[in-house]
Amino acid sequence: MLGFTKIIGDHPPRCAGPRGRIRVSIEAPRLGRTETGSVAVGRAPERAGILHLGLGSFHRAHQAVYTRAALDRSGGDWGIVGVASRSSAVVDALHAQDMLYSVATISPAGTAVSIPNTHVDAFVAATAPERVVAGIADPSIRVVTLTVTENGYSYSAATQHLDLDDPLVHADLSGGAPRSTIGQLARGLQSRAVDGAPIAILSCDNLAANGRHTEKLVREFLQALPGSEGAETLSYLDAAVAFPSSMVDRIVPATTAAMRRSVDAILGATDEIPVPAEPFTMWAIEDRFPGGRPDWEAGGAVVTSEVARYEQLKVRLLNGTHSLIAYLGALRGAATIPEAIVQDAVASAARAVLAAEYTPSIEVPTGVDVDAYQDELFARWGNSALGHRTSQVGTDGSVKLRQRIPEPAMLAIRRGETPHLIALTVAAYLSCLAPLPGFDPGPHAAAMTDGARERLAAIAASSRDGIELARRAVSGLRLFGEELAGQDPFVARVGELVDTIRRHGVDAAIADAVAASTAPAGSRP
Ligand code: CS2
Repeated sequence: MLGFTKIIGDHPPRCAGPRGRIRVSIEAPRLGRTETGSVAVGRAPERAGILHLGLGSFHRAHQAVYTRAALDRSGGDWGIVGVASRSSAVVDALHAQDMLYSVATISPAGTAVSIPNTHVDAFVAATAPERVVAGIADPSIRVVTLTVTENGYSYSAATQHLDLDDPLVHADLSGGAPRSTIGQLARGLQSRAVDGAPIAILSCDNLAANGRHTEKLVREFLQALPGSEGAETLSYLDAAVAFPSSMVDRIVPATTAAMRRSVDAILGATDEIPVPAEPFTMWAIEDRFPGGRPDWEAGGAVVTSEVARYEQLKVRLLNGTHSLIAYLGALRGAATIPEAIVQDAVASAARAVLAAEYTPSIEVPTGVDVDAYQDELFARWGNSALGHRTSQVGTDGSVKLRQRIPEPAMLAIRRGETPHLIALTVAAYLSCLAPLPGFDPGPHAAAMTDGARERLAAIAASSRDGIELARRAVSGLRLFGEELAGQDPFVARVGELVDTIRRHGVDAAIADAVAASTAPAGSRP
């Protein structure tokens, strides 16, 4: 089912409309087991069955909510141990709030608050790395879930293999408590192999074929260990470890102070770590869980053999277009995605990339109406109450775009077409992150962080024009992989659009790319 918007759980969430008059006293008590404000909370699971790496907002508004639905309908020892990678903020707040936090489901019609109550413990990996290894080895843990972002997998964008030059990976391979996610998984599985209990490692990040990709990287880590140190664990992987793929979807913006205040007002209690999220939520999962799994279907999860199709649908149509909206929007001065998508120029680019480049590149999952899916995307991007920032979506473009654009771009190129709107995505990205001397992309672009920013800025500072910048970034740095690096006409088109943005403004570049993409077949380059 696509696009359900129910609030998960048997327990009715508390709601307030946009002009709700609920007031919170300044001395509202802190959220906790005895103080759940106005929201009914489901029973806490007694034991943990899931270890989750990456205790950010997305996990708390997605897998945790589905797990609550599973517990409500089918029970089971499926409590979650949440592991934050470095920051202790969420962990400390969870402990101070008896593992409770709220999810605020936000739409222009109002805000509904629910409390999942699925975590049984939480800790920080950086300060207790040995607990991560012990947790993965613990036979009562039967599923490890991951939301560590595209950035957290320590692989080379150019080769897609484990980055053995990454200092964390390098250190993890030489022993000691592991600090990279792949090192933690490999060392945890190495320790678990002694008992041999079956387990699933479930990536919930926006990576193509995220299960296969994670398995490949873990295996490469084990193969890179000295001598035959990894051999036994590799056999254990063959026998008892599954890496199912999954597609996750829910727009979860960063929490703001205003959001916190409005959640407190609805709750009647103070929650330090509420998570705002859109009403839409979706999870497509490949059913390979040798140690069992929660009844996530209770929350609407789609268990399917077509996860690869769902991933393409989401990573290209939603995420790929999202990036385009974010970079164009930022260049036009829009602070948020809803502010950007209501601008005709940005909407025309989004429509064109969907129609000409992303939709033709995918195999639509059985039963999904792709036209309805696209209409729903525009409604989701337009959710003005959510305040999803262009700088948040534009952050980490060097790793995110690597997942979103090369394959659809190459498919178009092989059809003999130029993917003008994907070229515009890259041009807008470069204009935001690596502006040529004299070009100011504005404050929202400046707020985007990216591991490649410094390298790109150095290139931009010494490039004569957009063509040179594109050639050195896309071909030289192989920012979007080997294949696209070798496509000279595509790279030249990116450079041309960078120059158009700089000389004539972003609207001129949008008009140029949209016109080229919608030109009648035959007259198209
Ligand atoms: C966004 C995603 O930040 C981004 O790049 O495209 O975080 C998007 O909001 C989620 O994938 C939605 O499921």
